[in-house]
Amino acid sequence: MSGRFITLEGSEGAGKSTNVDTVCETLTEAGIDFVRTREPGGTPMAEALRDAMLHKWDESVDGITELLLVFAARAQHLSHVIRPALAAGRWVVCDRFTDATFAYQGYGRRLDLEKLAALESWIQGELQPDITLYLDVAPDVAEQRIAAREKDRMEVERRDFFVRVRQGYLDRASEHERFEIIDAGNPLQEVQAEVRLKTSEFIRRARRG
Ligand code: Z5A
Repeated sequence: MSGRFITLEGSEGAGKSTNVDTVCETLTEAGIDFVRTREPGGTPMAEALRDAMLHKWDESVDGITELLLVFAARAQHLSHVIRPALAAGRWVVCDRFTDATFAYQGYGRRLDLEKLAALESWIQGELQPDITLYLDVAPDVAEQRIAAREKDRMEVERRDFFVRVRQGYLDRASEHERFEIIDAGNPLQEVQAEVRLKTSEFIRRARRG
């Protein structure tokens, strides 16, 4: 069986970290060899670019700077981690990928979607995730969940920013069949059961070829 590329997406507070664990447990139980990684990040240099992107600078950060930092990190991540793993037949579980760029920089920052699409095809070529689990949650629910934690530069954005981000994800989901939308407003155990189910179904399909 060849490698498969699984991504998880969702706004902050949707429970991504928790549910990436669930995907990885399901793969381990199925005896699948995988690499767990994240974006922005996944290599030492890409993690440094992540730090630069999320840092609260004393100057404002231009949306284009943010966009190019994300794609610079992605180029490094693709060439050092994602492509080699897939080429070796390993599965890749990635916490966020380019759908996040469309949602946050495209819809959130209102950058030109055609320019994003051009960068996507330049940096990734034909490569797309095989399945994307999108954890959908209303911004007010998400806000309550992360109220207690220290916030990075993105997390301090206003509610209307996150309303646009959510719309960005929903529009991407309607355009790409690989998306599975999971209602992450439900209690955690229910969300995890759904994530487990979707992952198991995907493994079965992959095994059938
Ligand atoms: N970003 C970007 O702008 N452009 C890009 O191209 C990419 C990324 C790739 C960092 O991402 C930032 O980068 C992110 C988008 C931007 N910024 N923002 N804002 P990240 O993925 O590393 O950061 P994050 O969104 O903060 O991720 P996270 O911490 O993994 O997500 P989370 O959804 O908040 O996960 P959690 O820690 O599992 O859950 C949060 C809390 O809610 C926790 O206490 C859980 O126990 C609780 N929880 C989770 N699920 C439930 C349910 N169902 N019920 C009740 N409570 C729950």
